[in-house]
Amino acid sequence: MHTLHGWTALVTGASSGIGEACALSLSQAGARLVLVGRREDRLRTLASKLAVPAHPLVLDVRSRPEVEAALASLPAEFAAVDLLVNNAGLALGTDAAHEASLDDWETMIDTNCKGLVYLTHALLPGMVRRNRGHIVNLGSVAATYPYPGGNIYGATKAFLHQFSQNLKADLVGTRVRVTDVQPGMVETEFSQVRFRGDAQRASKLYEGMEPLTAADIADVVQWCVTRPAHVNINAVELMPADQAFGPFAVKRR
Ligand code: NDP
Ligand code: 8X3
Repeated sequence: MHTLHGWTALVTGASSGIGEACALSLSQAGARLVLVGRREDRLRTLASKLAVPAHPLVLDVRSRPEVEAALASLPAEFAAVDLLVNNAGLALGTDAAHEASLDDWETMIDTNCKGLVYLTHALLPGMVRRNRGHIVNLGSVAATYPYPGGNIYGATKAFLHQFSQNLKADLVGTRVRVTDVQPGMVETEFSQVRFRGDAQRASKLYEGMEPLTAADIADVVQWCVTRPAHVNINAVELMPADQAFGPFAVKRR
């Protein structure tokens, strides 16, 4: 196991849910933190709670110029990012493909795929140059198991998975590692965002079952990044004990 003392971690989507939990646990392992998101107040509150140096960085991951400018503005103490947690992401709606909004599809692609690409492209060369780094991408079981209404969301997470594997292929022989963490149901603000603020519909999804928590996922991320430097965890898939796979759908007439 290696510690994160002396490491700088940048977590996207640190203003809520899994990202916030990751920031907390990585700070407890000794990493200094760059906290990325759009809601500055939340990032500042989190930064003030951490017992390590923490730098809130307000940006929209969908905007390439914003990502580039914000990263270029990082104070020297935070500029050499060793650990990138590409966590910012969202699902919008569960409409069938033929009824879904193209704007929603574009938002998911821009956030979950292009945002991840912008951050990775900006930070990976430094990791390779320093021969030290780890990229953890927040994938999903939706990348592997199709479900009705999962259309573009699942496709963005499949993109994330293949991108992670291909990064690994390019990074072979370096001390830069890549991991795709693929959770099932985690109770965060995810479903409130998906159902556009309908808190009742969101909480109904978790009714009568025990979902994963953001802390459960942070625990997995922490485990992946603290393995000895020669060990690369390629992917981890996890679900609540109360969740499993559906049967094939068959339409009978
Ligand atoms: P939350 O909605 O609680 O958190 C999402 C985070 O992403 C927020 O901090 C939000 O910050 C940030 N974010 C969203 N859009 C942008 C943007 N354009 N620019 C910058 N930041 C953005 O959801 P989770 O914590 O559950 O989700 C985190 C990741 O985990 C996502 O990638 C999601 O797909 C994945 N995941 C979630 C599962 C679940 O069941 N909850 C299961 C499997 C994977 P802000 O709004 O302040 O910008
Ligand atoms: C989120 C999990 O099952 O809602 O990635 O798609 S699911």
